[in-house]
Amino acid sequence: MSDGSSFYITTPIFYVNDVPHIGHAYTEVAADVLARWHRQAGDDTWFLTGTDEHGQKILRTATANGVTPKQWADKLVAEAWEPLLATIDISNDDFIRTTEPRHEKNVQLFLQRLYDAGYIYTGEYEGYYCVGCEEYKQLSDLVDGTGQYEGQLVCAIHSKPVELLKERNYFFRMSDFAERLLALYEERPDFVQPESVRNEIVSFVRRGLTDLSISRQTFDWGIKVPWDESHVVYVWFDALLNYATAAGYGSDDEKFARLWPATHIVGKDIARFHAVIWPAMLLAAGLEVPRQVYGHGWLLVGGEKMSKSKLTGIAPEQITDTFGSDAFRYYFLRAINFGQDGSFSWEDLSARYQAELANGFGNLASRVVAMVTRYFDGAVPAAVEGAVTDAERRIRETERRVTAAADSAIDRLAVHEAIARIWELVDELNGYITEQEPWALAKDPAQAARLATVLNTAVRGIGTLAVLLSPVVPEAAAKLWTALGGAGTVQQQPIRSAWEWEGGARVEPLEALFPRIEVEATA
Ligand code: ME8
Repeated sequence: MSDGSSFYITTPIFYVNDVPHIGHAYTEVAADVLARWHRQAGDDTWFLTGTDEHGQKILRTATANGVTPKQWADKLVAEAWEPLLATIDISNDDFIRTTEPRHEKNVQLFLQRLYDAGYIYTGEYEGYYCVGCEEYKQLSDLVDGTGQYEGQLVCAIHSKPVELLKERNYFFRMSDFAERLLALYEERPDFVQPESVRNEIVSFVRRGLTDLSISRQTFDWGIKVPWDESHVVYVWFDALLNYATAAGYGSDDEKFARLWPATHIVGKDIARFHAVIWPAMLLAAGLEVPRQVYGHGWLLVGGEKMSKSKLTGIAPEQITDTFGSDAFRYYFLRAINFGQDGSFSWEDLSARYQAELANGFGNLASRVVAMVTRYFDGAVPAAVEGAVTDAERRIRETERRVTAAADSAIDRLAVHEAIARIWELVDELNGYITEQEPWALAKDPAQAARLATVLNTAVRGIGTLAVLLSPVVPEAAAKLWTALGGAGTVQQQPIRSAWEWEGGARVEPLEALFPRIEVEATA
């Protein structure tokens, strides 16, 4: 997946029943960092996100608000979901809405192909349906309700009662694919990640697969089944296909061939849809299964998954208004091991902002630029041969090492690890400046060669950091790059050889990258 080959990455398409919270933003920033990294590495990168607009959940919300589901979706997309992308600086290449003709038409095409190939039949189903999940649940997925739902069975994710439905629908012969899926998980151990999610998926499929009800007759907010317009397509079957329809399935074969297959970043709540149903659908259609499905952990509040339905959602702007988008992106990807659950706290956010971004990275950059300005009138000094010591050689070695280590972590989708590796250079450069004391060297004319060498090393070091951190903190990296007099934009700098940057001619004044924030005791 490196060296100019294609890297197609997706987020889930989010339900427009409500506005985004920081859980949705978390998935977006994780996928965005991966996309930006690959783009900067020169890979043919395509990053897709979008919205999931059909189904009962949206229909009910719209009806409760006295508008049509399309009106509701249009409003939420324009007022909440598209603005989210600007709020957290997302670099998506495309945004798909499932109500667009390019999607609807090709969902029908896909379904018709499965029908013609004999994978669809008519059947009857009775089961417990969770509208929050838009999914039939097994009894093992349900728990006893508490509070107002005492005595009822509720969905373990939404804590709301399920509905007993009995329907005559079209079914997809998903059970035919159990063996092939198990072989896939076996042959490609990294197909589903992380390990904990993989294990859960494997044991789920080992218990055997049932066929999947893929149409609904009791409401009409959905894509019509092409051979029987009294049915609409089941919302998940419709939604999963966004990854293919947006990539040109049915409309642009060349684009589809170039991009497919994709890496899907999703929350672990919907890993089963992506790692079981979706590859089964693709196998039935004779298409390649995804490159990878990564089910990341949950942001927790009070030990439970943060969610709007439980009124625990925090709006991303609550954080970015105070700390900025870079800090949002950095915090969630650094503080939480990607793949594990994590709790958000204002205290932790502000402590990391101050210690790591403001003092660790921001201050390092400001001091180096200020010293070049003061001691060399802004002209970046060259290192002087003969004045280079082991300390400089160690910094060069660290630059080289962390560049390679971060790239390898990104390849494994270990975003937190990539940032931690890059931070080793932040820490080492800070230690280097403390030890070398350029302010002391500046006082002694006999140390001119050492001063030039130390500041040259420091400039190259923070330039390397700007290039490596650009996918994570794009605004700060761009400001720093400009101040360092780097050529072009920081995003154009080849990330896999970040350490090779040799410094520009002059530095320009640099405003504080992460200004001091007086935080009130929020929430
Ligand atoms: O499931 N922590 O949409 P959705 C971390 N439309 N991530 C969270 C989170 C939390 N507390 N809460 C939500 C759907 N997410 C379907 C997807 S894809 C073909 C269709 C993130 O709006 C996480 O990525 O309920 C999760 O999988 C997704 O939002 C669910 O978004």
